[in-house]
Amino acid sequence: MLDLKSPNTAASDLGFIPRQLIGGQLVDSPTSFPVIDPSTGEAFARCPDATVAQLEEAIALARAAQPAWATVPVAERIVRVGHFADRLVEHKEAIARLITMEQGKPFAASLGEVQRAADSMREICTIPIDNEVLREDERGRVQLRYRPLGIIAAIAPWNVPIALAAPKIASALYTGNAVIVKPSSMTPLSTLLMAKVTQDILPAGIYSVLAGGGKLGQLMTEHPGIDKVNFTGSIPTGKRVMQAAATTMKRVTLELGGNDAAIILDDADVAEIAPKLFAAAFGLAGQVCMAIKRLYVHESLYEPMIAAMTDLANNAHLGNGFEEGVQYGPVQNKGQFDEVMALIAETRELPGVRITAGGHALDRPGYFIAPTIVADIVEGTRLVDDEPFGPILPILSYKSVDEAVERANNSLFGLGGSVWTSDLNRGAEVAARLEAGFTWVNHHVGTTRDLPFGGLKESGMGRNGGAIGVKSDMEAQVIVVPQA
Ligand code: TXE
Repeated sequence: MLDLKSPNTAASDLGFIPRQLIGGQLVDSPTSFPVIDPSTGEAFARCPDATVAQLEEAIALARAAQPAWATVPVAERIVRVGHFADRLVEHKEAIARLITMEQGKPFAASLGEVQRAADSMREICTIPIDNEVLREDERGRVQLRYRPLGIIAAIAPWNVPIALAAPKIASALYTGNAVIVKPSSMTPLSTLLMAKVTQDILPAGIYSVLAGGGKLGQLMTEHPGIDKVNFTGSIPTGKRVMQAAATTMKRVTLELGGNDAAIILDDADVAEIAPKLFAAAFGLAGQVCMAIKRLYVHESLYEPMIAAMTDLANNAHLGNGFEEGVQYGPVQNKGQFDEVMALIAETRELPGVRITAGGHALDRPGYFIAPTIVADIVEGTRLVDDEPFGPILPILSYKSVDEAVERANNSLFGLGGSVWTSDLNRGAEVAARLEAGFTWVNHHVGTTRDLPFGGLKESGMGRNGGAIGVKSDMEAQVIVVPQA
């Protein structure tokens, strides 16, 4: 177990000095910024801050190397992506330790994240990207060819740093592109360790990793040398990315926030589903784009559901991610902590609203907030209409399925959604009516990357994974050849 009190534990324990990966070389930057452990609120390491010159260098090297990479047979590219995934698994523990230290999630969840990242890379490579024959008749032969875009910027957020970066990397590489990865400045170290342990797998320049803040991300989205931005993060930043990308007509894939509704039909078994709903709402302290953020419960099950969720919240085990038996960690950063605490204070003032569990920070260092259950709240409040991105869940009552669907869909968000029932056919029918990019019956949160994931409305644009996602890293070209 790591000594979390020792400064620079990560560096000394792992023999790891965080560095940028540019052109196959690990390099330092002239300045650095602190990385905070959210379970203490203290800085535990420093991270190099990539310069504009380093970004220029990474782009120039990527441009020089990418044409040759595009001619490497797909089978060979799959082997390289597979090696990358193997290295993640080989170094799973070390990467997971850093995830827990900088992100705060329980160590078991961090191990799961690295494994998921590796699996997702292999899943991406199962998607067919062969050229297609669109027509072959007396007029001639028409072929649809998929060609790489060139250089893809993969910009990741702080909630799931490795498992959100890895499929973007795999998709770019598999399709013959070069990729430049930028982790969030809140959680850069695990990504830089990933860069270190995968440094030698690809031709120099094809894969670079640059740590830095929003300014670096902005430069990437504006740079004419980058052909696409594959971004996961907040809606406001996603809009800025799209705006900046327009100046050079860059392609964008935007995986943004969600305000997912789960609808509990009147035939559901509360005792059976409550633990699953709780985990899907409070896992990772509610900081998951596709977490359950609004729970619509049929009026006949409303009070039993509130009682079950309140009980689960009161018994949740929060703590430092390295502690034995910890289920939930802190909120990742001070800004997010302050926002969620302000939302709780505002919600408490609403007339008629019941806070049945939580509603306070834990009396300990770090950014811990007790899982908070809010009942008797309605739409038109910030908690219900916006994405809280923290451990707080509103539970709403409804009378008819039509009403529940309408209320769930009356949102600017459209990422995920779920329906819970003992009748799977009925569940599938209701799920199909949800305005969301990804829906489940009797489940919520989690996907594999052979399936396309992304949102409707302001929850994003395009998909990651699946044929839709992988082919969005390519350009379609039609070749018409007349009959001889
Ligand atoms: O996101 P940002 P943050 C949501 C959640 C949370 C909010 C803030 O609602 O409260 O986002 O999180 C880089 N051009 N989600 O601050 O700012 C930035 O450095 C290009 C939902 O992390 O969007 C980071 O690498 N890039 C989300 C990445 O963009 C820019 C998960 C995301 O940062 C940039 C996390 C710019 N102008 C938070 N400015 C989900 N859907 O899972 C910043 N960046």
